[in-house]
Amino acid sequence: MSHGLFITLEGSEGSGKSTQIAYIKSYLESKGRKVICVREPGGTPIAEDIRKILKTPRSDDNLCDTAELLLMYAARAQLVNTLIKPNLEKGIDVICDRHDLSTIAYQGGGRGMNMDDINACRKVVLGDFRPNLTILIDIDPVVGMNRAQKRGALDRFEQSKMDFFVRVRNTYLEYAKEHPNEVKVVSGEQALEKVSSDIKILLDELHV
Ligand code: Z5A
Repeated sequence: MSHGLFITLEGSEGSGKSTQIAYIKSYLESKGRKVICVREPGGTPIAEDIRKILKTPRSDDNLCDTAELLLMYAARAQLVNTLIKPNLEKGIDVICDRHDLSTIAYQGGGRGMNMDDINACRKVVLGDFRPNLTILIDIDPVVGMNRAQKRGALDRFEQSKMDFFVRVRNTYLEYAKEHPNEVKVVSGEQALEKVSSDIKILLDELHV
């Protein structure tokens, strides 16, 4: 049996990842493939508990950057080892809303953490495990935040200042430029249908 495909969606807040994941799932299923969708941080009961710690603003304590980084990787280890890899081995495609590139962009770019430290965590948790395709939906963070704010109360990340999100975006784009085979960039400021049709071209290149 052949392995499933591991496809990850990346981008700033409100870039349209969740919306496009629904499109990707239905497109792959129309080709007769079995597909599951997960998210990071989260995706398993333990990883979802970690997600709550990461996302919930609190007044009694302040999550330090190192704890944030290690919790991201703890959640990722749980998700990759207990859910993603076993499903890929069964031939099921896994689409993940955010993965390791989010850590490079948010903790590396946004928080300014040392990339050698991030790479050390990456090596412990992922080894050589990488997605078959990473789609970066690029959007001006002002546009993305306007979309996200329509949802109501802001989480711990959404409460960051705009310069944080500008650094995140720039880090995403720099990484994509340096790794053109690994990361494909699609503009998220186009109409929904045009974003989907750009993504369809990338999926077809995988010969699904
Ligand atoms: N994080 C981290 O720091 N380090 C890590 O390693 C990982 C994560 C893995 C998770 O938040 C947070 O964790 C995230 C980074 C951090 N925080 N931030 N900021 P999350 O999972 O709650 O949030 P998100 O990943 O940013 O998702 P989101 O806000 O739900 O955005 P989205 O999924 O990309 O967008 P959407 O829900 O598909 O669309 C948002 C709205 O825009 C919706 O109303 C759509 O109908 C609309 N939309 C979508 N596309 C379009 C187009 N093309 N035109 C017009 N309107 C559109």
